[in-house]
Amino acid sequence: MPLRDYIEKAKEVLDKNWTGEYTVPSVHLYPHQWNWDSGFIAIGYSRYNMERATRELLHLFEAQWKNGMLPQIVFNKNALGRYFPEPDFWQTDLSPNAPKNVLTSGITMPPIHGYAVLKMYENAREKDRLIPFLKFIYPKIIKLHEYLYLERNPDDNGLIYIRHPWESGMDNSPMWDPVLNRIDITKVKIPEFERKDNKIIDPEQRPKDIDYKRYIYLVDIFRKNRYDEKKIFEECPFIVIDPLFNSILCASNEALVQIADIIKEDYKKPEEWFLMTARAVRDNLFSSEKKIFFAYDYIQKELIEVETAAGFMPLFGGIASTQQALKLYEHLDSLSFCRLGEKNCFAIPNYDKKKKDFSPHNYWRGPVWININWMLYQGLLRYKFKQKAEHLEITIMELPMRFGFYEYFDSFTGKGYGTKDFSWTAALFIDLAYDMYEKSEKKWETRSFGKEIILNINGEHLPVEDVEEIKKDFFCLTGKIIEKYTRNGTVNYDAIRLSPEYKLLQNTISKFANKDILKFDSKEEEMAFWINLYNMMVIDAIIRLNIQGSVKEIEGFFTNIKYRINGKDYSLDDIREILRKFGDKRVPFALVKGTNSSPPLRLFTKKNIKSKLNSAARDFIRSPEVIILPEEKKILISELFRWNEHYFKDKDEIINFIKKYVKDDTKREFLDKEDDIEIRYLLYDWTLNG
Ligand code: 2M8
Repeated sequence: MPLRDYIEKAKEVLDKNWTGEYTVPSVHLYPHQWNWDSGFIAIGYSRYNMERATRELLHLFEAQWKNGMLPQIVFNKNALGRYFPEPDFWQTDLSPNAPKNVLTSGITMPPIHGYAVLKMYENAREKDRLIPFLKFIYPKIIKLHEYLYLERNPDDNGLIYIRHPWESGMDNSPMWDPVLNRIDITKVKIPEFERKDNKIIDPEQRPKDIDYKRYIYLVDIFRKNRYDEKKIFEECPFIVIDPLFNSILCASNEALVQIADIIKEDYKKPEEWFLMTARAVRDNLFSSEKKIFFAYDYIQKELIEVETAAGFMPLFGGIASTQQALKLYEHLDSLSFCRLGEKNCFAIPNYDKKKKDFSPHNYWRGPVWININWMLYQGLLRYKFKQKAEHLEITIMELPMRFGFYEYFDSFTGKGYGTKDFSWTAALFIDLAYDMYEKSEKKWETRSFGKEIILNINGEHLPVEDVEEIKKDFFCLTGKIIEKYTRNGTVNYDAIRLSPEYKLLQNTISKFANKDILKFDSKEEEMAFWINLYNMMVIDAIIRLNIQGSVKEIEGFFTNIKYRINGKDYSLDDIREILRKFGDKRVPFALVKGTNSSPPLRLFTKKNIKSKLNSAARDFIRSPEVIILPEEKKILISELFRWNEHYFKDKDEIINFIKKYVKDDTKREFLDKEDDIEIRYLLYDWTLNG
């Protein structure tokens, strides 16, 4: 399995950053434990080392404040002096709520923990063994949320505010500029301080000094007020409702409901919280005109109309209504962020690319971040934008494979920036790579019928008046089924089963059983017919044989299940043979096998066949089934190429074919010029695309 080498590299990053108790984000730049980083890291660990995953979160929650706040940083007493600001600056001992024997900062971060714990449970092989951990951590997460709903919910409507840009996790996001700019650093007193970060990382890639002055000014307000939330609320000039923070909170509330169900706790609280926050975000932060959610400046009482990736996060939180989701999608899939098939664009940059102050390399002001894209990936899957989700999936995997496990990546070239060997990049890579790996390794219990099954012979003796009419019906019904019951590569088999179109299609295909009935008026029509028939036969078989998990459940799915056409019986493999005679390399990418690795269904007609074959091949080449790694001189491709050796006899044929559909300049140049490309095969995911 070619991904294995990269999984090992990612694990090495986490090993290097593991302190024995928790994982630092990176040894040099961030030598302590960070709040939301640990959530993402635990998700990665839960794929292969559950003990570390649980210890990661347990260590973090040991630092929980008495009022429930979970601090942004838990300091390592033995690593002090390398980061700024550290405990001497925060002086959290001024607060009666700070824990006694643990050193922490005095702010919090996006509450990803409920969500992370549920993911851990889902990934656990021995689920029962995780129950004691769930029981232990659940009340602590509830306490954290309680703190947010009690102390940070000024209008009691579920919109939770943050009081420092560091609490958003997107420190120097352009979204915070209008609020921070109101702090006139010439007029306020800012304590003396010395930054450490810009001595380790190129200052061009980090926040500016003026930003830090404002960050520090805010911390000074907190400590002067002894971390008393009410007093801070009165004095702090940065009180902001962040769509990212609130979306993550919703995702965690939703997860807590499920965890409560698993450990038999009452789930009313998280359920109410979820509904309240989701509604408030939906009703107050969305701009229908700008097609994005904005942050809200609580002091000015206005939306902060700055478009960043945070504005798409209600997809992750399950907050967006269907209408809102469609608008978000339009915006996300535009040149402002990253359009499918757009040249040289890597996933979703953190800021609208069209803005004058967009920067492809400065921290949260433009680059691509893996955690943000990972959450967007989950959100797109949730709202069934499968193709776009897959695009993010490849990028999340490809960026570290090509450029290293960096903190963030150039949105145009993919170059890695910030610190290298960054933990959440490695952890979330592991999460996706395992997902791919496990799905393709999955074994299905098989059923065998021991003989051929002919799906359409009940109509063999039906009188057929006008063959042209039946052909027309066939194309028309196929089109309707695709249009109405499939979306973005997923098929709603249950809806098809009950639909009138399916009944009519079965009837129509039955009529083709009659001897010598079908004639084609052109090569195009014949090709289109067989491709559609293949795809409809897969659907028909899945429905009739009541396949739940994968076509692999049926022994001989491709050889023993048949349609009688013109008096002869054809299996799926036989239809592939018929199609071979057309010698068109794009055909394998038009045939859908009812699997997750299959391309989306399309209707082929004699008129559209050329363009549809093209888009089928193009979409496949640009899906996670083909991963091109120029820096590694490697391509990882679907086994589909191997199964179609008659079309792709050697490496050159494969490379020349792929090259036609690649947009990215670097990749095309690599395929063009490099003589020594290594090809490795990705296993096929046979899970049903239902
Ligand atoms: C960055 O933030 C810290 C302050 O929290 C910093 O710049 O020193 C952010 O990217 C944040 O989201 C992240 O959690 C942290 C550690 O990776 O670094």
